[in-house]
Amino acid sequence: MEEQIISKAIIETYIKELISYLDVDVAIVGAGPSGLICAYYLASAGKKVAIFERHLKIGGGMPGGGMMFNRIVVQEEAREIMKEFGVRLKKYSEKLYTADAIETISAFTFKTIKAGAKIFNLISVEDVIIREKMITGVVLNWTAVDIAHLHVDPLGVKAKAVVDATGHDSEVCRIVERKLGEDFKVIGEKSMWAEKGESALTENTKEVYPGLFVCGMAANAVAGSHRMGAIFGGMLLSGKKAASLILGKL
Ligand code: 48F
Repeated sequence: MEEQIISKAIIETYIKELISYLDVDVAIVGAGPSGLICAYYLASAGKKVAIFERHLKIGGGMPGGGMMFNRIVVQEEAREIMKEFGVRLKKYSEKLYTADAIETISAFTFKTIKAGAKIFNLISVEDVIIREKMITGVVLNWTAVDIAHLHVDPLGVKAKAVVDATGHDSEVCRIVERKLGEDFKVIGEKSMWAEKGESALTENTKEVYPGLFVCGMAANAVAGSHRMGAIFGGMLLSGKKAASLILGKL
């Protein structure tokens, strides 16, 4: 076995796949729990979905659980989604369950890929494409370029819908705010209040600008709602709702 054949196999297949994902139905930014769930339901419905994730690891804030205690809490309302992914739950109180954070994110990742979504890790979204007051794609660069502060021009991907699933910083919406000025506003998340944050999340999950949807913590950040810590029911329901809104539009 020759080393250059191994190299060729890696580079050739990766590039081929990247090229085939330069024009997608949905580009999801962020492979945290809400982005993965959104991708799962879209891909299961036959849509071409790419997730672009800045980090090496998949899962955003989920594998770390609460303050590195790698357990998560989910509510009764999200039990069906956990069941669909085959994640084991332990009943903790009347309406709350706990789950192993690693088991949960592994199941989400595996089933989302199996459903047909493609995850590109180590790639950051640094800009969006806007045409005629509509978001029509995302602008990518290697995360390593960003970390090293290198001056390297990015590449663009066309998408019928873009999802900001970047968590607390709502990065895609922040970019849009910078580009559009007065026409688009991100309020920023409020302090921790689990109950209020969770209940606001479903409503905050929506199309915030033509072609741009928000889910997960990004949705609460844009709307100025509370953060909630390591309770994840809202994140899952939010990802599912974003998928159904997009399916209704495409
Ligand atoms: O932060 P994250 O897990 O977002 P989420 O799906 O879930 C939030 C919970 O983890 C937790 C919580 C529970 O109540 O509040 O915090 O809303 O995942 C966001 C992912 O987006 C990636 C980031 O690395 C993380 O994996 N990300 C952020 N900005 C970019 C990005 C970017 N510009 N380009 C690519 N990926």
